Amino acid sequence: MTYIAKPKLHHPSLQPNRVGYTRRDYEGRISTLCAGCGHDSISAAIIQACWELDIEPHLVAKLSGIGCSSKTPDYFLGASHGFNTVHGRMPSALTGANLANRNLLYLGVSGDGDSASIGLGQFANAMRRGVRMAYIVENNGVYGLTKGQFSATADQGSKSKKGVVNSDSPVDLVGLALQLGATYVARSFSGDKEQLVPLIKGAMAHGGAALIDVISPCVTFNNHSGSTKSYDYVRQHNDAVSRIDFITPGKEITAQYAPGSVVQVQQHDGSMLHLRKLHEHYDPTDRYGAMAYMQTHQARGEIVTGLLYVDPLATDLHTALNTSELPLNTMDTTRLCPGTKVLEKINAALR
Ligand SMILES: Cc1ncc(C[n+]2csc(CCOP(=O)(O)OP(=O)(O)O)c2C)c(N)n1
Ligand code: SF4
Ligand SMILES: [Mg+2]
Repeated sequence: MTYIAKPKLHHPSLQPNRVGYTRRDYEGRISTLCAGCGHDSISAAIIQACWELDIEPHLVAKLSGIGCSSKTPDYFLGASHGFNTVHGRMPSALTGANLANRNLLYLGVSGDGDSASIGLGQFANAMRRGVRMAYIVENNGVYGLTKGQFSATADQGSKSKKGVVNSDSPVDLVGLALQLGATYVARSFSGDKEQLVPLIKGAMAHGGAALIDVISPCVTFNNHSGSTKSYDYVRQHNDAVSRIDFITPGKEITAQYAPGSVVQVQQHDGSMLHLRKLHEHYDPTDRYGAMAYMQTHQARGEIVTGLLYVDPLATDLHTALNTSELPLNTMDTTRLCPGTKVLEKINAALR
């Protein structure tokens, strides 16, 4: 972690949003990542998305694991709640926090090592349980923090900086999330802010488990020819299924689209996602179609990006468990501890 605080200077030209905050109010401390690291661009996109969404910073909880990517929550949303877990254990800490207080917006930030190597089981179970969260993987195909070993998302046949060929099959987090029942699944590129910002906004407004796998080149260890996670490779092989416009609940829709060129999806909170089709037959509400499309294009070496799947009526773990609407910290003792008689009744029912 860095301890270099940014001076609190607000340029008078900075626009406040509807809750009175400027973009600077969503920033954090000064980044210590390598200059050009994709992860810094993702932090900038998160800041932009939260500012545009008029989010109250104290209503966000950001959680991460260990890695260069997992350090980044220190560099945005400095006034929000934050928790750094053990490597690969962010999803279970996030699940617990979410169950204790459903009134916060949960932002999980992780790396490909954190989520696909050591934390794969944690990742899978958070997705299949439908924990309401925006889960962002900053995917560079290597363990950046520990000096560039292949991670589980490195493509088979891709080369390390020193020329070593990766012989293992890759874990595809998007494919897994689709299979496990995640209800908002996207892939993006740290170098494409125009695509990434609305995807983050859509994920934060989503009612269930949302995953965005963001290819985020590691300029120090994985940005050479032979890598499939370099800036050049991603730019040359990017196949976007749509461009997304996020429209906040209740906002007038003024854009004009040609008939049939846009898929409109209304989420549970009233927000609208307008997906301007780049592939005529792509249907983002068809889970199996999305899986087939992904696999076909992946086999050709293409990186499919955009909102790949969304279930606008998604529900979450709280709905499944029928939990209380109230956060635990707002309940008084009588509610939290209903007494010996109730406990005896529960125990009797379990015998
Ligand atoms: C339990 C445990 N095992 C191993 C490590 C060493 N370690 C620290 S970060 C890391 C990998 C990080 O890779 P990734 O999640 O892809 O993040 P990146 O640095 O690439 O952004 C490893 C193996 C650790 N900190 N804790
Ligand atoms: S080592 Fe790689 S992932 Fe880590 S900060 Fe540097 S460029 Fe980013
Ligand atoms: Mg990594």
